[in-house]
Amino acid sequence: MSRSTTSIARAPRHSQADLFDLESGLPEGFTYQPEFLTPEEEMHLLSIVEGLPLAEAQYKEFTARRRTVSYGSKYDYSENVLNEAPSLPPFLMPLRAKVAQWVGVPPEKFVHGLVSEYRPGTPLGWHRDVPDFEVIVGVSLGGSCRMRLRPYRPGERNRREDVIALELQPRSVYQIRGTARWGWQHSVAATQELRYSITFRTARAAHAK
Ligand SMILES: O=C(O)CCC(=O)C(=O)O
Repeated sequence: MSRSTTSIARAPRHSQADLFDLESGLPEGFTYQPEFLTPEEEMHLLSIVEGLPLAEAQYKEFTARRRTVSYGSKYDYSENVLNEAPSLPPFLMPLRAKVAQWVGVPPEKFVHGLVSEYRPGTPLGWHRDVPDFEVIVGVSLGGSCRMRLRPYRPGERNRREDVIALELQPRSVYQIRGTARWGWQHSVAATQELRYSITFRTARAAHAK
């Protein structure tokens, strides 16, 4: 498959057509763009993120395989609170400006940054991001992964046929907002290769400082 190809593994049922962007087949509010970064930008970012003090993420009593470092704020899953974290470092600023322009949001609104490392075999389970944040933008570096999306229906059984899978290529970007942000969950299937992601988040209005 070409690196610039968007691959959607399973088309959604159309009983929920109002939830979807009919052109892309993705949930309304989810957009994806391959080749968002140049290979030079990717290499530069990789040379920095590989040296960051990444640590296994902690979700209550569960220690994830994914290693992360948070900037601006860090969510404590044991206490369910958003704590302060070191400010976004200078190396993230050009990327923040680029993603902000892509989504049409002022750069300073992206108050949170998360760098994640997925060694081969690292999954990220089904979740919606914590409600303290609103717009989510993610950039992929170094390797691809399969992101999956499914409708968020608390209390209902999840149906396999409702899952949409999307191959995220290195140097690509995705955005999650609106229906995709609040009406869907996402996850990452266990990675086949080393991948890094940089995720930026805006504060949700009710939680804005
Ligand atoms: O690595 C990614 O792009 C997914 C990140 C994500 O879903 C999260 O940090 O909650």
